[in-house]
Amino acid sequence: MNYRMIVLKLGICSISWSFLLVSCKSTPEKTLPLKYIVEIKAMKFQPAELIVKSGDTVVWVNRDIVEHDVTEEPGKAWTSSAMPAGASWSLVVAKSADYYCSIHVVMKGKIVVKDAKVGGDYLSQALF
Ligand SMILES: [Cu+2]
Repeated sequence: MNYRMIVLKLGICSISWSFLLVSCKSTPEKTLPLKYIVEIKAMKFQPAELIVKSGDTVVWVNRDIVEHDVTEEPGKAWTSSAMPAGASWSLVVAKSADYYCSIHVVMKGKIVVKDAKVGGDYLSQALF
C-alpha cells in the first residue's frame, strides 16, 4: 500500500464519519413517551383498543367495585395480578399485545404499537 492509497482511505473514512454524525444530528427524537389511561369499569376495558408507540406507558385503573386483573394473552407474558377496586397498574409497552382479565375471561383488550416515525416523516415531507 503506498502513501496515496493511505491518504485516500483516510479521506473516505473521515467523509463517512462526518456523514454519520450529520445523519445522527438530523434525526432527533421528536416525541417523548406518553402515558395512557385505560379505565376498567362496567366489566370492560375502556378503551378496549389502544394505539401507542413503544416506550409509552399504559396505566389501567380499576373503577369497578370488584377485583380485576390485566393479563397478556395467550402466553401470560405479563400480568398485573388481582387489582382491588380503585387500584391501578402500569406497563411500559414494548410491543403489541392482546390482554384479558383472568378473573372474568370475557373482558378483553388490545394494545397496538405503531411506531409511526416513517409514516410521520413521509407525512411531513408531503406537507412541506
Ligand atoms: Cu375482571
